[in-house]
Amino acid sequence: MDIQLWHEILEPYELAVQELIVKFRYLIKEHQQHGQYSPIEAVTGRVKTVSSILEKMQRKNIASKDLEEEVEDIAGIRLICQFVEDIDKVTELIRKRSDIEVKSEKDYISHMKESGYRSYHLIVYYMVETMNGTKKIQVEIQIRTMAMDFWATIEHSLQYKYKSNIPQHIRQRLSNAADAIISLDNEMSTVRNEIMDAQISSQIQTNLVADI
Ligand code: 0O2
Repeated sequence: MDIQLWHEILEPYELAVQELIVKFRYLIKEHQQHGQYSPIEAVTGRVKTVSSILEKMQRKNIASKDLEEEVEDIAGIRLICQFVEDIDKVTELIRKRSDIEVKSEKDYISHMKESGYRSYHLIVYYMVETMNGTKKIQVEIQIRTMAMDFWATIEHSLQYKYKSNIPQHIRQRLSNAADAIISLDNEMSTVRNEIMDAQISSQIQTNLVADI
């Protein structure tokens, strides 16, 4: 496939990512404006690089004609939460939306990956409007806590550095760190109500000052 063709394939995915980032960030803003705690803390998104798509197609033996059906994470959205409890709330918010249709879910929180990776994944369908009409796009939404994100980011860069062959002694350290992340998330959950109250109060103060 030449560059122009890749560009045409990936453009609607870029649109889907940009639209969903705006929509999820708007959700955060709405919560704040109503003096409510937002279960989403931060939103990021990306379109998979061509080399990463090609690597996945090769690894999973995916034919070019099946690319858009079988590579489900060409478009990716990441929703970062403060607490583990927020993840269920965010998942519920997504399931209720009329502009998103859930195709499948993977719970790597109850079932941590062997690497120590934890996150909640949803594959969803999302419609975009292009000059050629409506297109149904698959998007992978990853939902995780800030602590899970910290671990995954570090581990991902080590995978990159070691070309997915992380030495055993480092893997062991990462596994220990993954256990520490579970403890940290559990510990933070015990003070969740206190923190939520504090954040709502400070948000109300901010809104009041903005109204003056
Ligand atoms: P990117 O864009 O660099 O994040 P796959 O893992 O791709 O063979 P599958 O079934 O398509 O298989 O996807 P899966 O495992 O549900 O989710 C894949 C994505 O989840 C990965 O994307 C990562 O973002 C994340 N992920 C899954 N396992 C791990 C892990 O052990 N460590 C880290 N850091 N992230 C993980 P990609 O493909 O790596 O691409």
